[in-house]
Amino acid sequence: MNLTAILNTKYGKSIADCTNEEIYFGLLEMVQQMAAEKESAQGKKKLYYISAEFLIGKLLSNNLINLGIYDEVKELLAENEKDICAVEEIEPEPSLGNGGLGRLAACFLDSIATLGLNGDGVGLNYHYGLFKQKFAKNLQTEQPNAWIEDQSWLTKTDVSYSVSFRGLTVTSRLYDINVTGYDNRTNKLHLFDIETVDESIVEDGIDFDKSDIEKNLTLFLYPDDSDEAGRLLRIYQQYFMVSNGAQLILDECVAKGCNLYDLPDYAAIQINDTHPTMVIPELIRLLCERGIEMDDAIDIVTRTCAYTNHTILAEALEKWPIAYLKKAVPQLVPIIEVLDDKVRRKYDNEKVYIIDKDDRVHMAHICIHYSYSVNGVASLHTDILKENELHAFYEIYPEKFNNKTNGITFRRWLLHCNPELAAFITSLIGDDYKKDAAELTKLAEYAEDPKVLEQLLAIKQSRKQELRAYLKQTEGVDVDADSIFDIQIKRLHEYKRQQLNALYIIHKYLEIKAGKKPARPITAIFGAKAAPAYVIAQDIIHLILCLQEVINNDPEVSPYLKVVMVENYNVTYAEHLIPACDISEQISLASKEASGTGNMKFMLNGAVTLGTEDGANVEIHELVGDENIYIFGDSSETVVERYAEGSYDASAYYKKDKDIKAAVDFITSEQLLAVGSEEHLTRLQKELIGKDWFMTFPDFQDYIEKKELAFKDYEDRMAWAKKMLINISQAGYFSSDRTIAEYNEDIWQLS
Ligand code: 26Q
Repeated sequence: MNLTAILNTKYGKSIADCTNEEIYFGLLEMVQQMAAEKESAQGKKKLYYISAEFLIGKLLSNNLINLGIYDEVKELLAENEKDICAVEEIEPEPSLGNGGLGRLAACFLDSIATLGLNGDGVGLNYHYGLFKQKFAKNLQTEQPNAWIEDQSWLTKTDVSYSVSFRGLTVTSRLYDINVTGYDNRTNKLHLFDIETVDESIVEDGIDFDKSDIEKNLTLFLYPDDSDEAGRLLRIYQQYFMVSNGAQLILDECVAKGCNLYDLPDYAAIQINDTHPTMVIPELIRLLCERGIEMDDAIDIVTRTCAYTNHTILAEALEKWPIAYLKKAVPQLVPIIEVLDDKVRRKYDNEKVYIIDKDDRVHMAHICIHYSYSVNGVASLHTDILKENELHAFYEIYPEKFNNKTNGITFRRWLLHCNPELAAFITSLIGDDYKKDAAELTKLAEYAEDPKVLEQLLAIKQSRKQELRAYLKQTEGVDVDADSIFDIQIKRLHEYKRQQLNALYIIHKYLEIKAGKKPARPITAIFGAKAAPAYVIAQDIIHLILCLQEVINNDPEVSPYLKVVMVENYNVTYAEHLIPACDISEQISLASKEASGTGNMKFMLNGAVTLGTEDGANVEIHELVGDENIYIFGDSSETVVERYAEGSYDASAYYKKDKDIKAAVDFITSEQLLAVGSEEHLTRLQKELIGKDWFMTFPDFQDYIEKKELAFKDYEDRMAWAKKMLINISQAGYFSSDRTIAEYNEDIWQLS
């Protein structure tokens, strides 16, 4: 380790004389050098994980851990009276992702490198990424997140390609980020960019001229697509990503001796949700350009690509009007038409066509017909795909469908974010669990050991104290570390039902007002960003922020109940929140959450889940047993039936159930209107009474009941600690190392 030398050359100073910022840049340089010296994974066949999102989080600490020098650096800094945490704070967090799908891609890169597999990520280098969230007048506002500094984790390469759109050809530039595996190889995250991007076109908030493609192409992740220019920009971005990716893949394979006909022996391309779908027609186009017959090209590409589905929500499945594709990427249109034509000749079922009767291109359908593997991300999710949403495809291609239950990297979500807990686990069962997560089951032996249980509670308490200080510093809110920390952090979406949690909070507030005080204070914590054009999601944020203001300022209630919606929830924030959590809210409407991965992170850190039988909650339930999880709500079968019948009537529940009525009425109460906007609050209330599309009311009473039960059980501290321990001991299954080993065995088959 040569930090001293680097700082001396860079700044002519010793460690002790450097600022935290200088130390950060010194460490960055040192890590870059060490990562570059590591052998990169090799082999004939390589995996390319293509994704619109890579939610990698800050990289310094994770790299130090994976390079095995975290403790050494920490000590060296401490000897010079520097605090590694303060240095970590300096690093800006890249926001190259939005939520689960992007964070999953980042966990996968860590595991691929850790398992020594030959695999790289391919995506885009968004200069401002997803927006930075700010609250003003209890509403979300959006700002650009400028994360790229002069010296950053990006390495400019000499790789560059031409990418043509209708009437416009741009030149790309590839930037790489090293992905260090835990005690293993280094892989790459390849991020494409263009050099003509002009950050100065961003005006007020995150507004910019959406039609100036050369200047805006890689500015933002998910630009507002509520108008046509925005939707076209999304297509430009997607095509830019996949055309570069396809050219890179072909170049790398050919350099290794591939004759293009044997492409599947050199490359596996994992398509992360539908956003990179155009890689299929683009590769076909490029192969044809290199002299391969169309039918052969289609066959080669089908044997190279594999598709992961992350959602069953119809509105999230991308369908692009063919007219848009003609406007942006006309060269793909004849290929997509051939792909559609082949399907139509073979199958007499509109549901599996690629181009529908309204001339919209179903991206998922391209992926399913023209890839060799289709996977869901949790057992229930894959079953629903097979039996419902994608049933027609399952009947055609039963052999393509497989499940790969998601996972998380324990390096970030335990070793880095909760070193105290990791050290305690090591003291009990040794270090092997860091590379073999199944080892965690050994912890179950301590389920009756009062010393171990007490220590577990003490660690949780210290993490809660730490979060309390952090919330005070970042949000200016003072919470009680002896209260129950009940946390819901995830993208804001109606199906995830933050509104159900908000209704509970109103219910509790009304109870306290009526004199019914909880045995122990409750702190309800939220973190969520809402897509700028998603009106109801914005309204839900508004409701929660208004509740925060009313409740926290009510001296009668705030000693018993506090609400905190943290600003700009991101990976770094999650690393503070998750270790401190008591109750993990996983309350999506059954059948709607493909998997969830936050649920796994909480479990690993000793929180107990309050959740529906949805996504990976089902598998968590099976692993920990009824005693160690709080399950509520209607089953996915009931929900699916209710949708099919069209029988749900929200207003009937509202009229019949006085708790529901009281909570919903409160949304437009004098108290809330005094701090909030009538427009937003009324709209949300109307939406709930008139529609409640994600069926919060039928689950409301059961949610209250199970939440109260959890609060009651929490008071038996030893019994609760046992639940925590069992949860941790069963979390090994959710290591992304396990998930990636399965992908490799069943799908990629890298040697
Ligand atoms: C689609 C069309 C138009 C505009 C935007 C989109 C769009 C953007 C992002 C659709 C979906 C996403 C992101 C989805 C996502 O994060 N899904 C989550 O993936 C996780 C990893 O598999 C799962 O654990 C979560 O259950 C799932 O919600």
